[in-house]
Amino acid sequence: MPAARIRFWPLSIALVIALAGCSDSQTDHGPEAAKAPEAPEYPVTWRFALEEIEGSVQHAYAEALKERIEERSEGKIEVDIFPYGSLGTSAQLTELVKNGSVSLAFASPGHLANTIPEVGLFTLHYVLPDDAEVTRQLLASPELLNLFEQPYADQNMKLLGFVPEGWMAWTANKALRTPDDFNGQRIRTMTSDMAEEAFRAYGAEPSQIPYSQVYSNLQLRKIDGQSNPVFAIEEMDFYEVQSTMTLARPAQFVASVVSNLDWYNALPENQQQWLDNGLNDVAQIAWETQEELNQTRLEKMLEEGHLKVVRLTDAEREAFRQASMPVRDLYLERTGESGQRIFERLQQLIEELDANKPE
Ligand code: 6CS
Repeated sequence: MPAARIRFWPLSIALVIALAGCSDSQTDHGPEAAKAPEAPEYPVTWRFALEEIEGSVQHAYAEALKERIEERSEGKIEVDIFPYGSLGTSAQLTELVKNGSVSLAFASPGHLANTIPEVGLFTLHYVLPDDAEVTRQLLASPELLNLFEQPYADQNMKLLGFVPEGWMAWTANKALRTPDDFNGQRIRTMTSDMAEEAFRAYGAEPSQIPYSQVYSNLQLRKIDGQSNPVFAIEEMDFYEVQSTMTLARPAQFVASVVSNLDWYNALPENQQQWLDNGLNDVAQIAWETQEELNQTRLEKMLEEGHLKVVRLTDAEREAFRQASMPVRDLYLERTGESGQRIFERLQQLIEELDANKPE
């Protein structure tokens, strides 16, 4: 059982209180910090909060970013990484970044979509392309980032990047080959209404549960199944308490990296450069990192032999694609003009990238 599930809450509460009271000159991110003109006293510490435990895709990303920023700043910036289990749930991490208690955080759209409805786009099924190279380029595209910049800014967050974490896989105690197989299945989703809708469309009974509680809910049979990338199913031990993993490639797990908007805007020019350049460097390796982790963890689970793995055919996937269509309408209803503009541009971007992809 991963350590995160054992020591989550007591430590979390203590740290949240401690961080909320912190105010060293460069890590005080409230509106006042935006006005502070003094020269920084180095080293400056940036806190980076993760939604995943050590060894995860987010952890590998954070370690790579830390290394680049500390190197580029010649040690003037120190990045402290807080893996999942040390601060709080995804929703709480978003609050910590919004109130300036941490400088950087991961915020997954599946947890963020009640706060920023537009990001519910990433919870929709069969919208992102099948082609790996097109997806890689799409998620690294500055234009995609620009489309979401304002919705994040409206919540006092600076969107710094999208991080691909691999195809979502479904686990349950049976194979999920058709939408009918979901009928009555109690499926855990991330904590937003849009995340639930994707599974309600298949006839499931979805429920929103924080990441740290998924294992125990599966173990106690309070839920029947869940959805996550392969690496996460291995590292959170979900495969120990589920019989079957269905690979239907419905959606990529896409996380966003954010900072407090006032904090980012108040960064001295050199610090903003170190951050932006570090993010650029890491964006280049993010795709390979998730590919490798998802592959090795799949092999590990297969070797252990606990889990049956079912790969859907194109025809089986098509039935799910058809069943998922009404959820797109719900997304458009809930996001209005802003969501429509993003959705349409996303589809154009996919077409353009697909047309230009190398043979
Ligand atoms: O399912 C979740 O809640 C989580 N899954 C992953 C792979 N990362 C973070 C997120 O909170």
